[in-house]
Amino acid sequence: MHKRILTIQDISCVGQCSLTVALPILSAAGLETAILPSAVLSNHTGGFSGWTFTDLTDDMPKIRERWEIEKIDFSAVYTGYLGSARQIDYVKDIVNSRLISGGHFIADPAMADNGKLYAGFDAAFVEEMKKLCFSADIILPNITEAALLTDLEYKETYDSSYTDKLTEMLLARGAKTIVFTGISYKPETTGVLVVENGKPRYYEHRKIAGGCHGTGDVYASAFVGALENGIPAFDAAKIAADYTLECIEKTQDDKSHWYGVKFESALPSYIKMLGH
Ligand code: PXL
Repeated sequence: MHKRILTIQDISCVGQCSLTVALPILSAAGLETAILPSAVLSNHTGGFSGWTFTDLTDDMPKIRERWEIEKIDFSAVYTGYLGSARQIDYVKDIVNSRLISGGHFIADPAMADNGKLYAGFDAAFVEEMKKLCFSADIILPNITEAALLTDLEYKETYDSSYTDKLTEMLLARGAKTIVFTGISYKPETTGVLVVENGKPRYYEHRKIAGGCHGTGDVYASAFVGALENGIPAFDAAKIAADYTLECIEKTQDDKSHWYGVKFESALPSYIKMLGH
């Protein structure tokens, strides 16, 4: 079946994150991909000395109205970095109006990492993001985002009792399927924890020291691409992890490439993992 996906996130003109990775990865997965930019930035906010920021919030309801008139709908909606707290109600309207019945709404909270909110976000944004995430079919939080969504304390080191507590609270607040990213119980490994129908399954893999910018967006895009190819959530989460790891490996020796990962050169193996 031909699928048309909508992804809503920012255009960071330079920096290999958000739409500049989601669009090529979803296209490589064989999916028609429509975009709704939440904002336009000269570059992302993680490590550069500054950036321009053009908020596109006011375009959103106008674009939705056009799509309603044209009867354009989507097999799945995948949201990432959003431009304002006010935007979140507009995004919910788009999901309610344009997502086909039975289609997936996948939300990546994309607002924090390493215990800190990204520049420009505040507690009011977190409150709105809770509403979006708890209305989604699938969410992809990292530990920091899960802590913010549950109002639990952020922990840098933890064991499974902490991820059990995060899971319990996310489910109690309305989360359905949860794909926790960057879950590391031991210094030398990390992995993804997928909670489906209330049951956790963990995929553990090697950890590459240092961490790279933009890997959350690469991961979420690769996950959505696999899922919308009909691959079950846990297997899609594994494929996305293996692909992201390969992207990091292809980048780690190039210190001048600190702002993102060289995801392009690993696309052929991603396509193979999808069985294409
Ligand atoms: O990768 C997440 C992301 C997306 N978009 C912008 C960002 C970041 C993380 O810093 O700054 C603009």
